[in-house]
Amino acid sequence: MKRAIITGVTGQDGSYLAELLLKKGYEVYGIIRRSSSFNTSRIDHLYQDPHNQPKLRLIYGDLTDGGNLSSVLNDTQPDEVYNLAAQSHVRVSFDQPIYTANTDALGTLRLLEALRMMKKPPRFYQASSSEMYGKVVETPQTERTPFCPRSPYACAKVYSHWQTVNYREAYGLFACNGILFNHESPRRGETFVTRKITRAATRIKEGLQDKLYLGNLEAKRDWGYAGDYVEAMQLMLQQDKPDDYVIATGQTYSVRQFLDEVFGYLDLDWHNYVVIDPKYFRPTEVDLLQGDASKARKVLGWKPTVDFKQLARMMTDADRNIARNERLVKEHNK
Ligand code: NAP
Ligand code: G4F
Repeated sequence: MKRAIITGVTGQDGSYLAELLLKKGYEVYGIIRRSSSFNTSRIDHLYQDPHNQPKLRLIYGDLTDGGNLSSVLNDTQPDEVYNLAAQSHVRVSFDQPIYTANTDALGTLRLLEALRMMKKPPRFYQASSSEMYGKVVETPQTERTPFCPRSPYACAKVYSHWQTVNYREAYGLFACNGILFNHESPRRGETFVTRKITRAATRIKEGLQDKLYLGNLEAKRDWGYAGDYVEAMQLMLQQDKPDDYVIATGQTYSVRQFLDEVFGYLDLDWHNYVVIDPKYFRPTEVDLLQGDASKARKVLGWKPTVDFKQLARMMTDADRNIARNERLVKEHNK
């Protein structure tokens, strides 16, 4: 039985990856941060087994604490480590650049150093990002497209990307970068634009709110489904040789088109509800991302199974259920 550690297990991708690895028969450990409130809602179904059998095991840890990472690795001796933990919000990274660099850049280095010291270092996956392409120099973007980061978040991810390559080349670690383009799901954090839209549109439909405040509607993203993307992460670590891969759908759509899709599905006209709030503009924006995942298709045999329309509808359906329940509770309490 393989043993894996996932950092960022309480996040969107961590929860899907934990599910996938457990399904494949892995023993899975998740690193979780101490929080003053519950932060495990995405993984509660994975460790609260009805027969009290621990399935996913949780260990306290933080990417800002190198000693802790070392002891977790030495105690568990995993075969594979997936580094998904990050301050992952691009807009927030402009407000908290140093914290973002500490977690997203130095955090990866702490982990790589801890791995390097091990007698038998596990295979390592680094969550790189299409955000690194920033002010893109070509479209579509491939593994060979130069990076031009446009945010503190992207700069930190570029640092981690190159450290991962360097530890592979200098110390022979089996270390891979997955350059993942935006991927979404019903478990997406509520402040990322897709989820913000599906949540607000469904609450508007249920009469729970009347406005949606957004920033730049013209930005274009290559949006895929998180459940598909975690499969690519696991596949990368099963290859004979470590390498870096772009994971994307190859299609790009604007925020405006996402609004059309979601509000249209609910028979609403978004123009009646959306208000532009400059608070959501970024000091520097990434205008267009569109990935070319040919290498992953060829080498990993990976391909996306959910397209833009299906993704928008899947997220809208899930949020409609939540909004409907919220309305019923409100009516009941009147
Ligand atoms: P997410 O939902 O924001 O999850 C981030 C996870 O990291 C959470 O579990 C969070 O814990 C944890 N975390 C944050 N700071 C930490 C620290 N200092 N120490 C330990 N854990 C920490 O992000 P996601 O969408 O699942 O993305 C997963 C990874 O892929 C991230 O590295 C992200 O930057 C990268 N990525 C995402 C996308 C995308 O479109 N989703 C695309 C490319 C790359 P809490 O739950 O306690 O906050
Ligand atoms: O949903 P977003 O916040 O995602 P962004 O900035 O592309 O970053 C996500 O994808 C990256 C991969 O490329 C990941 F590495 C990163 O961790 C994260 O998961 O914003 C998408 C676009 C942006 O252009 C933003 O300016 O939507 C625009 N936008 C317009 N109004 C908004 C809003 N974004 C947010 N979050 N909130 C708004 O109100």
